[in-house]
Amino acid sequence: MSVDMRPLPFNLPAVPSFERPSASDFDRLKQQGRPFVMRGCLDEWPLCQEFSTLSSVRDKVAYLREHAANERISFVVLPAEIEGHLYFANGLNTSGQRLEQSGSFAEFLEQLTTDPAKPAAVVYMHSTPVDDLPGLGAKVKLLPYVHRSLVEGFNFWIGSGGHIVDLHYDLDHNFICMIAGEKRVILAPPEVMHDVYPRALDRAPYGATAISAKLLDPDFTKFPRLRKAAEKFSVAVLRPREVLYIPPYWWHHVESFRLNVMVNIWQRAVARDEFTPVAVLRRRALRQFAGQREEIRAAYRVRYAREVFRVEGGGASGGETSIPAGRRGPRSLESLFEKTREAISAMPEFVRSAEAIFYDQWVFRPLGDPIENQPGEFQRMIKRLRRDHWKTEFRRFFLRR
Ligand SMILES: O=C(O)CCC(=O)C(=O)O
Repeated sequence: MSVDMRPLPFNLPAVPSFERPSASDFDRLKQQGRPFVMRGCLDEWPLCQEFSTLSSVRDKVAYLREHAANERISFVVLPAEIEGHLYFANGLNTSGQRLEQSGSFAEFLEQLTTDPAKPAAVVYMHSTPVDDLPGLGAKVKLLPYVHRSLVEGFNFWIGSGGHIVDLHYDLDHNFICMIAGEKRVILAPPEVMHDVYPRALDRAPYGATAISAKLLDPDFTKFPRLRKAAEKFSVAVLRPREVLYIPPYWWHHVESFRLNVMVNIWQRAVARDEFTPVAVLRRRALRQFAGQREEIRAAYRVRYAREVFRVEGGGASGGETSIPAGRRGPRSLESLFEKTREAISAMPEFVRSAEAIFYDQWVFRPLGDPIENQPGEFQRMIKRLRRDHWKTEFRRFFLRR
């Protein structure tokens, strides 16, 4: 049965798809650093085989109930006014309402069962570890492309359909494995950052960097550069037994249709202990550069582009620096520069280039206010980040004593 998907406001090319690539084919495809769909690689998953024999929602829900019931999980119930968008940070929606509930898996399934007498609720159990639902978890496997020691998350995502996860990116390799229902995923490369109008970094769902524009119904007056960004978008429509591979730092916007059962695997792109200094220094750069004059930021941007990120063209034009040779700049910025150079030098090329994009948007800001559609929000975000930093330092100091 085909599903009605509303037409997209952009004309987008489809991401390429491949039939059951071998592990070495997968590694070769992955090297290209672009998303792609794989078919046929879930055929041996018992969950896919058993689900494919069930045609009605009722049978599928009954199957889920047979394999899990009393396990405690959390899930979201989306009120009609947010139109399916999981628009929330830390479990709250934009008006501060708490959307996460906890309950048994059977209670969650109650909400999925269609009752013709009442409109179906939009509910979503998102990113629940496979091990938390062992009866169902026993019916899925890691893909042969995944290195077990690097698995960061192996999760079930089960919902009514009708939910939308807004454009955001993660730092891991991601494998979206469809079991039931459909998803339409809009994908964009890391370099669209400035043109997709990111939200404050601490106001994004679950720590992912996300945007405030609605991609399916874009307000081009408020967000005119979305048209430019869309020139780089592509789309994947996923059906049961298909897997979408999303590279780290790639933006994705995910719509789900009909009773949706998906398993995702996040595989670390970089060992955590190597990446932690990059994340810590990036937060420090945000705090320290926020109060610096534009010329200082511009001068450091040139040096970071050449010596830290080693990006082609050196980021800023020219390359002149207003920091006199010999005395390079404020000592705290110099020490940050040296530490960042060391931490980034250990990173693969895709991390260096994506971090260069991040620093341009948030640290050096050559294109202006990073959250231009919410005047004053960038400075408020910096204040929140500073406050959180000092809280953490304070706690660390007292716990150590
Ligand atoms: O499938 C979904 O609803 C969202 C998945 C997602 O955003 C992710 O895996 O990062």
